[in-house]
Amino acid sequence: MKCAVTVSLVEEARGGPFVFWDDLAQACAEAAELGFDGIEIFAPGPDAVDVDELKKLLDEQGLELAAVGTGAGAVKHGLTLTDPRADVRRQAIEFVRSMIDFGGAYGAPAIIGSMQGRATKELHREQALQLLSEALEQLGPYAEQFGVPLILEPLNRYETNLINTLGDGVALLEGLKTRNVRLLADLFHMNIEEADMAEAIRSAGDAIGHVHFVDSNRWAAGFGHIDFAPIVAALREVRYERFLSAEALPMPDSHAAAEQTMASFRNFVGSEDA
Ligand code: LER
Ligand code: MN
Repeated sequence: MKCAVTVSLVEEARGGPFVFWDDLAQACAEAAELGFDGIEIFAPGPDAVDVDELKKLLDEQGLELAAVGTGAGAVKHGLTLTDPRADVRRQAIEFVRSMIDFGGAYGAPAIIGSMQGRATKELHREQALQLLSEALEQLGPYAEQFGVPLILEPLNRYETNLINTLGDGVALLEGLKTRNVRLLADLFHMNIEEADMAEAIRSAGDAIGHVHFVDSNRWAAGFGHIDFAPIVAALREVRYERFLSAEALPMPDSHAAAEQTMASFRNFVGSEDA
């Protein structure tokens, strides 16, 4: 397993759970210095970062791009993949496609979290899930050209009423024709929604394609009360080999959150993986 840290460049997401903010070069330098393998970028759109500049930063610091978030489509542009309006859904799909292009160029998958939207009185859960499935059927195969999966993130009940658990996600994926969508195990959301986090990971198995490594209070791993040992054991059992990515609040500050994440990664995952 590898360790990554999040960087947000989205003004509208201020206050959100991202370790580093605004300055990509500084974030890459600190991440490399602390021993991270990669960074995960939350960007306002596909053009927010100059392709050559990002490549240079990653190469210089020996970092990989772990994943790219698509949530700016929702928080900045008001788009979701389950909007009742067909033209808004089309724009949402276009936005995610452009973020798949952006990440794909670096071999990084795009994440659909808040872009899944939510069911309403007007749009029942079954209908919303149908719309979400239709979007995934288009976007999953689209990501294949880059050799990356598309990542769907279950979120806790206060953020969506569609996909809350890994089990919900597995059920949705089983109904799809595309086999190129995987799930994101965000430990903060799982701590709220799963009865047994380790068991949920074992039962989702190879459907897991990305992990948000964070504690119960959205602070860095080790600053809350999640018991990480059985979770890491379950990830090993299902042979998860990709990133544990710190999607945590910059508390008490960005540097301390990043440092604590690395300390927990070394403690629970150990140096043979690091
Ligand atoms: C938000 O809670 C979150 O976990 C993000 O990864 C999804 O947009
Ligand atoms: Mn997350």
